Amino acid sequence: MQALRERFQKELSQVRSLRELQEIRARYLGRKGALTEALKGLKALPPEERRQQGRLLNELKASMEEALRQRQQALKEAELKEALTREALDITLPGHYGPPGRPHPVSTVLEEIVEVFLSMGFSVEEGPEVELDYYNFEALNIPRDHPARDMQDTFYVSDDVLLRTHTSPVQIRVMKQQRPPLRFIAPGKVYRCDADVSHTPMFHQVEGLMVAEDISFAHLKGTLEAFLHRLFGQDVPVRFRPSYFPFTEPSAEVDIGCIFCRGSGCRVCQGSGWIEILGAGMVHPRVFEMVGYEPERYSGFAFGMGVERIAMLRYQIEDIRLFFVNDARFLAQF
Ligand code: 2NL
Repeated sequence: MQALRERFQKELSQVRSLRELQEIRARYLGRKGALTEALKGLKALPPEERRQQGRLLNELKASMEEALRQRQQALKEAELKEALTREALDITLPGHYGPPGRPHPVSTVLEEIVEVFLSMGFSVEEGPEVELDYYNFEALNIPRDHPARDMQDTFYVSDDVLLRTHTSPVQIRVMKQQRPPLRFIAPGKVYRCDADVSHTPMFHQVEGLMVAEDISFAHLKGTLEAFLHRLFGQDVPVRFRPSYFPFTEPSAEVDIGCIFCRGSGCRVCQGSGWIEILGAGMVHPRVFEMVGYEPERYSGFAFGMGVERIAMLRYQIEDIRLFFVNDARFLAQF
């Protein structure tokens, strides 16, 4: 027993880690441990001796457990202290400050447009950028031989799947899901195979739609005039010119008086005094038929605009590609 005690104390004094401590615990007090075996051996002794040896062995066991407990606590404290030293952070060091981020001018203009329409009671709808040819063209009364459907202008994924070239398919989807009256805008990314100072393969559009009984061209004019006055100022002149889109009849293009020369003619408005901002029109009866609305009962107006184009005018940016370079010096100006 004395030898056992001394061997235990010697080994315990050499322990360096909690793992080694567990090993010692197992060697003496585990199921096959030295002390456990000794306790089992008591059975072989006569009763008187068994009682005496048993008491001493149990005292030894208790003292081992206490010694292990103390050592364990000391090791834990040492390990914690070591970890605190090793992982110490100097929280008084000054931080690293990068240049702050800014809203992208396209985001700012898009948010302003959305805000104006929300205030006029329009809601916001979204849809997929990878679309079916059917929703992007067919349902919008764009004929098979229309130049917009050319491989040269549209990114086709397969025969009948493409990257949407406008957000109109969102309106088709919503009309197929809901009955009139409805009014909402569809903002988002659109894709066209085109690249120069005023075209990028991806750009942003906001289209809008209002459908109910007895919606007239006067509603279209009033709504878009109010929108343009909110966006460019109450005193900016607005004019409607006849135009053509396959999905509206009649169709119009909407200009504002040039915000740079105030109408006298300059480089931006190419001497005309006017800048084109919107395309619009009364929804073509064929489009209503495609979504299951009765064209005799319902009428509506629709419109569309390019967000980058408006941001270029607003911030006098000459090259649309500057929006997508992500040059911090460019973005820091807005
Ligand atoms: C433009 C012209 C326009 C529409 C978009 C539309 C959508 C449906 C039905 C009818 Cl579902 N029309 N959208 C109508 C007229 C013009 O956009 O210049 N966009 C940049």
